[in-house]
Amino acid sequence: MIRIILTIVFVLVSYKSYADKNMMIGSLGKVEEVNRTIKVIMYDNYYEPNSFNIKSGETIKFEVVNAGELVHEFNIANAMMHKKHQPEMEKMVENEILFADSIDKNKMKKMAKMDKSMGHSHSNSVLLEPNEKGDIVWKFDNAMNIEIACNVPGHYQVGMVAKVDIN
Ligand SMILES: [Cu+2]
Repeated sequence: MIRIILTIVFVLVSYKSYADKNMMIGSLGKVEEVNRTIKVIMYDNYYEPNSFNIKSGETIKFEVVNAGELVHEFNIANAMMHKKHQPEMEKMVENEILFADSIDKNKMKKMAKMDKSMGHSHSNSVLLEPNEKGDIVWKFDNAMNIEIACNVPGHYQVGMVAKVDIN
């Protein structure tokens, strides 16, 4: 039984890294390789700055602060991935993990044991309550068509999307 579970876990983990590679969004960066730090402030419902110029291969540390009154996400991905992630966020709302202005982190941990997507643990994203801070170190290698966006229900739709130019 344990062997089967380990195999499933292994398949899921390798599938995830495989998927990331093919998504061409770059990869988790190393702190010691950071080329630049960019401070980002999240408001209701937009980012400051709302566009980024990044050199291909650059490792960026994003220091993200939520200065809004709502929960916001800073998620480095592409349009297709955001679209796939949005139902997961809706499910977090339905399960009363995600509220407009707070996150029930205890419930999030509990539910993540049954459904991993409810844990919102993605290396390419931070989900922050008002006044919270979070960092992401991201290496923009092999990255194209990147959008930084917030997938809290309704926010992407009202334009909480930042442009990323990579050259
Ligand atoms: Cu948002």
